[in-house]
Amino acid sequence: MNKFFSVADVDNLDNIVKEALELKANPFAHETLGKHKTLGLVFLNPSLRTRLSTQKAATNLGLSVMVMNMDKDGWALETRDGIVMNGTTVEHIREAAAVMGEYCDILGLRSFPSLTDREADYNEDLFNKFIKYCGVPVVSLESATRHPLQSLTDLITITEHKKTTKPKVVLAWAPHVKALPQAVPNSFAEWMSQAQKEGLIDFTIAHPAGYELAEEFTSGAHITHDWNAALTSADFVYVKNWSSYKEYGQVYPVSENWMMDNEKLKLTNDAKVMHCLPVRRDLELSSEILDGPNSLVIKEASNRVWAAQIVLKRILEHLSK
Ligand code: SN0
Repeated sequence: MNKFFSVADVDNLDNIVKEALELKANPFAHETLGKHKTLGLVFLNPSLRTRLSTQKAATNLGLSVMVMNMDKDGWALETRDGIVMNGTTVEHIREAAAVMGEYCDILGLRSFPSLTDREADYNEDLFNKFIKYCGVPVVSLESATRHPLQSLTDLITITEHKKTTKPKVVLAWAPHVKALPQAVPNSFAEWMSQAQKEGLIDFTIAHPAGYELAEEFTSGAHITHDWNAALTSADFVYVKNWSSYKEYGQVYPVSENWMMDNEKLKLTNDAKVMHCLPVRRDLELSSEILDGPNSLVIKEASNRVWAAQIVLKRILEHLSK
């Protein structure tokens, strides 16, 4: 593996999940693989789980880690070409990425979408420039359109907790007060559609009208506006808010209350409830569920380490070829 950006960077989902679970059983089996190599984690937006789990995974592999909070500690970054930098931006991504590439063998990058310019966001303009100018393998720590370390984690977690060979997995839209990216649901849909193709799960997406995701991520998924029908006999419910793709970045009023709670849980096959976190309690998901026996959110967050570790391991193996 020479980069990790989407499900297309993984050839077989079943294999990568199995190998991640082997690392979970034996975290220090490859503790010298990353010796004398450096991972740089570059954040243009906040992070808790991604930062800590990736750092921990890297340490388990013997890597040195440097963290750069560009949004708080870096120079204001210019990403446009052909402009005179006489405004507020101080350093161009051409130099910033190239310099970080000199210090690091692998770089991770987090950059959220603007939610105003759909074309730039969905072309992954910023991410692609970073890849081009840094010159080393790049791991997505969530880009404008995807969050692949989260989706790999989610597949690992579903595999560990499934009670049937082909569980019903439902991605369920939830309310929020802010306009959030489509990256997590896009990525979850992309990975689960592929898992469905490989015969591992049965995948449904439920959202109110107006919240359709971009079709490139949802091919093969059952898509419905009927929340109750989607929840019926579900084994896993993945709760997540996102803003509109069609009316880009907009938040429509929704009359029905789409917050997942114990009443809704009764429709399911005693479903396990997942969320990538951070979660707004009693807005997206009820406290009852979060504090109850059906919640997987902490176990899911814990598995972020093994997703990051298998990805870093594969990239290190590529580098040492
Ligand atoms: C991000 C998102 O993409 O939805 C990160 C998830 C890993 N979430 C938020 O920005 C939540 C912000 C909030 O105010 O609740």
